[in-house]
Amino acid sequence: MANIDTSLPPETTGAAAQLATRHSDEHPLKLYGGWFCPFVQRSWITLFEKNIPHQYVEINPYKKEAAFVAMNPRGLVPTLAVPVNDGSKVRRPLFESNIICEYLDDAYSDEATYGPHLLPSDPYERARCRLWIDHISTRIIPAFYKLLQHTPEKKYSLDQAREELQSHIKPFVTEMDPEGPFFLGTSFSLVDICLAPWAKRLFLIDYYKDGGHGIPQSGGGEDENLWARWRKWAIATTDRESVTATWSSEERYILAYRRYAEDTTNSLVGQATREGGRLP
Ligand SMILES: N[C@@H](CCC(=O)N[C@@H](CS)C(=O)NCC(=O)O)C(=O)O
Repeated sequence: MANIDTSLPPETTGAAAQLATRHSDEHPLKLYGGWFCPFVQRSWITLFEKNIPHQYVEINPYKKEAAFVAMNPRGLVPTLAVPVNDGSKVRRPLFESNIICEYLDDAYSDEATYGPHLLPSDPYERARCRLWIDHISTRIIPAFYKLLQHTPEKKYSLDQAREELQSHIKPFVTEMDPEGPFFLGTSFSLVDICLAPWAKRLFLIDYYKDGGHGIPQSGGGEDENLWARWRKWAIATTDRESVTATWSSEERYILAYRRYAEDTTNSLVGQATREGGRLP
């Protein structure tokens, strides 16, 4: 099978292009990213929220260039190059988007300079946030891809895939602060950041799949209150400046995600979804 993923347009567009340009100068802290990648967007949102000086380096992870794989043997973006701060040019790599976000929150912790922490300080609340970050990563996101990659040949129906996605979103919404708008209430946190890129990409399911994602746009029957709370969260999160500033032009996503919608992608996420395995 031809590896079509290497032919993605190589540059950011729209608001993300402006942000990338503002962060194109050489800087010891480097985020290696791909404009299309939701995992990258998590790290990028975190850098934006905390106004952390950095350099953004756009790469195509599907090309598996030697210098990139030497930094991250998994060959995935986001990859962060972290300076050692001993005056040398030595840098240490970090990868895994959720771990990068937590690292940035820990390493840039001076609230006067970097703004409020993105995880609570109370140990139980911190653990509860991590629990729901795990739920997003291991339940909601795999269900998103399963629905997006649905084709008529699949053993499951489109309705079953929609139902599965909604069944994982519901317990997450139940855990939200009742007033909101964010998971923890008025403060934006890593929990919101963890899901924001996929909330922003839900329109792709409406674009590509008959009947769309099926999450009620108004009302919601017996779950009316729950879906109203979801909508409040989704609007506040997808309209957040850090989320819109890291977003390229919508038509580029439509182009980039066609390979998922037709289930022809060779990406590791796409293969794992097709084979029913754990996401990379
Ligand atoms: N678990 C990783 C997943 C990252 C990931 O899958 N990134 C994709 C782009 S969206 C990638 O680099 N794919 C390269 C490939 O599939 O070969 C994370 O959270 O950072």
